[in-house]
Amino acid sequence: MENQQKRINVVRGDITRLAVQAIVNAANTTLRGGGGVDGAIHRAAGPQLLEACLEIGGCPTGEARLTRGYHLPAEYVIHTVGPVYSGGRRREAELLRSCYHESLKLAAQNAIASIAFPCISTGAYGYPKEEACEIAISEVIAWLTAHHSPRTVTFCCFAEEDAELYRRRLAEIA
Ligand code: AR6
Repeated sequence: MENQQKRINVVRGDITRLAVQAIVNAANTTLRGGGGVDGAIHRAAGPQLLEACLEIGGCPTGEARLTRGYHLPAEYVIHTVGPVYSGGRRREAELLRSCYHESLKLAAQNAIASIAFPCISTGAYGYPKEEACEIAISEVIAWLTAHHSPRTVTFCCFAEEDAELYRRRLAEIA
């Protein structure tokens, strides 16, 4: 466990500024862009990102798709679609876990060394932040325990409050 924690970073900030090899986008099933982190990523990457997404055609909830990063510092964007939270009885936890798992799998398949995640589903999609954080961290640690790639994972939190939640949770399980 301790070894895997060395491969995890928590930062507060704008994911579009991170110079990691891949950033993850909290997209919607159309992959046509939107608000929140999705809007920020499309603005920073430029219009070629939307063209690439339209070519892919969409992505089901809990799955992930890869594009290039175009004008972003990141080489790749992994688009994943989190669940809309509606009380917890619609497989939301399983689907959110799957977002992290499928994104990490796609990263490993493409030999991506470093990846950064936003707090998927916790904005417009309303997933409770603490539960989402617990799922994100446990899935990432499970993946890192079993795989060498990606080498490092960054949790990029837009709010300081979210970054503290992640730091606290990681300290608890260290
Ligand atoms: N960098 C890092 N995190 C960010 C940034 C940023 N630039 N901007 C916002 N966040 P949300 P969702 C955080 O709503 O809940 C879109 O319209 C934000 O503070 O972006 O998965 C899509 O098209 C929050 O913690 O994504 C979908 O329709 C987290 O990113 C829908 O919203 C996720 O908030 C997806 O909703």
